Amino acid sequence: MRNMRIPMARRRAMAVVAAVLLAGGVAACGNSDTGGDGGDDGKLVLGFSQVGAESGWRTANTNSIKEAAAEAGIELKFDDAQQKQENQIKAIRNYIQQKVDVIAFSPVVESGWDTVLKEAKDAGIPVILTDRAVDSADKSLYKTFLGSDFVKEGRLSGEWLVENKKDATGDVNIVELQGTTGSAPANDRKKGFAEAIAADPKLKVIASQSGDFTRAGGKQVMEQFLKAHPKIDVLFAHNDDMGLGALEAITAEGKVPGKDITIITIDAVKDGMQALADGKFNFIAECSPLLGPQLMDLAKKVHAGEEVPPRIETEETTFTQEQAKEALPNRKY
Ligand code: GZL
Repeated sequence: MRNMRIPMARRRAMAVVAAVLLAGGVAACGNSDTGGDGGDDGKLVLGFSQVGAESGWRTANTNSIKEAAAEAGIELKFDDAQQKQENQIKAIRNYIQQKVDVIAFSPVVESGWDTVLKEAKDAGIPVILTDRAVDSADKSLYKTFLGSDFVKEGRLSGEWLVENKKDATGDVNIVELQGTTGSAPANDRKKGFAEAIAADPKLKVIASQSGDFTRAGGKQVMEQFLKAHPKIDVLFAHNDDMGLGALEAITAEGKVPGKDITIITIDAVKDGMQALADGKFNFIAECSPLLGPQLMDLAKKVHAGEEVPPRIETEETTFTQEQAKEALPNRKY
């Protein structure tokens, strides 16, 4: 092959082009197996799939997440799944395609997540569970769980009832409004409550059905309970919103909530606390929706490759009618 001399200027230009191509290639390669490469402005990009907008708790949780992301300088991609698992799976796949840095979500139900979580893992994108848990056996599919101990919330509710009805004569008939079928809070609250009331054989759950965590669902199912059961002494609702819906059904039957029917709920959102302070509810076990700041802190840590605890539980309490009157003025949600 003829020995071709390449002019010096041309060799310099070719060297510059080669260097640029090599650098670009490394950058692209460097990110191909580590998930996202941050937003255009270098911000951490967090993809969040929310359950829906089914209750006051959910609204407060969404507000906490959006406000905390803005405060933390994190670019939040937010999707409302309208309580459908297929929408959450679609949103998570979109976030993987968009190469976000971190994915977080509150799984509407416990099962059916392994495939999509494996896709996120294979894409090198860390996942954080918030609020609700999944039943995956493979704990490597997510970095941590941030949320409440739902079994404890159910247990505290049952323990209060055992104490409150210890002097009752005859059977105490309980109806239960369960949360969304298959969801961790519904499964665990039911479990904790049942374990606690087993202490007193007088306490009997005579009906238990899902109201899907909504006011409309609580009202509709309570109407059915009232038609089917002439003697109802207690309502245990897995969240305030179903309890508030049930109030309408109870008063429509000419019964006095909080007196004819003892009402126990979980969450302690403002409307629930108002009903408790007004004597319509009798006891609430708190479930804090204010997970935003902790979630943003965790997102930064997992993105930086820092170790985080596998489970982080939120601080919560319980309220009686008197305690609700005192606490209401300072409630944040
Ligand atoms: C509990 C949360 C539940 C609330 C409901 O952490 O998942 O979902 O108790 C909400 O109010 O709808």
